[in-house]
Amino acid sequence: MSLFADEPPWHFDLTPGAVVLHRFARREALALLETITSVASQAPFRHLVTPGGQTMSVAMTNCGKKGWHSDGHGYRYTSQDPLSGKPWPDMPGNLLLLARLAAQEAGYSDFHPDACLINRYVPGARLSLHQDKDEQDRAAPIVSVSLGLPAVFQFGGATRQSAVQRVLLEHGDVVVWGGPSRLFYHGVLALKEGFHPDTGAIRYNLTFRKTC
Ligand code: MD3
Ligand code: FE
Repeated sequence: MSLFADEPPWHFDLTPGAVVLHRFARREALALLETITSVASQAPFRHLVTPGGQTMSVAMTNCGKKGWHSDGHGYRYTSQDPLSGKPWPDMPGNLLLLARLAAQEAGYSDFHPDACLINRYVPGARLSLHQDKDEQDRAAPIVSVSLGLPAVFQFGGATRQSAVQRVLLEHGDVVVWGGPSRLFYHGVLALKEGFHPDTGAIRYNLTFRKTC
């Protein structure tokens, strides 16, 4: 917990169960980016195809015991990278520690993520409104870390018809989604052109999940 209201992390309640930890990962950001490069050297970023046959504009990879995959057969978590047949790269200690500290800061003192999905956005890339419901443990939160270019994140409610709110997620911002917000619809608007000193024209998002 921070002792002073004018130093990070600043907590911001988005909706019941969802907390923004503004710039929580700011100091670790460069190390996190190096870690992403290392993971991607073992399990390259790829544009997955949805069961409906659409190639996603966001490129993805994973680390941890499980990784998220999508193809013509559907969405699922796998223990191996289907591209290589090898296990997903281990979840590096600095990533796991950050996720656990963020969860703790938001009130989840015992978060044990087994998957980290890494999304890479270039200008124009977007993620349409969806729910994250491929994880069995719905009591565990999802911890999301944004790096590089800012993006407009949108989230609604429990149904696709719910009104959506928008929030700008910037370099180092962490969001913990749990409780009533865990199954809310959410997405990311098309990334705007821009330049970030640490990533160039790229945004990364890490999501830590407990899948089983
Ligand atoms: C709200 N990624 O990978 S993470 C995803 O910025 C995903 O790349 C986004 O949505 C991104 O599935 C946003 C924020 C997030 C993650 C899980 C949620 C928001 C959520 C679960 C419930 C409600
Ligand atoms: Fe999601």
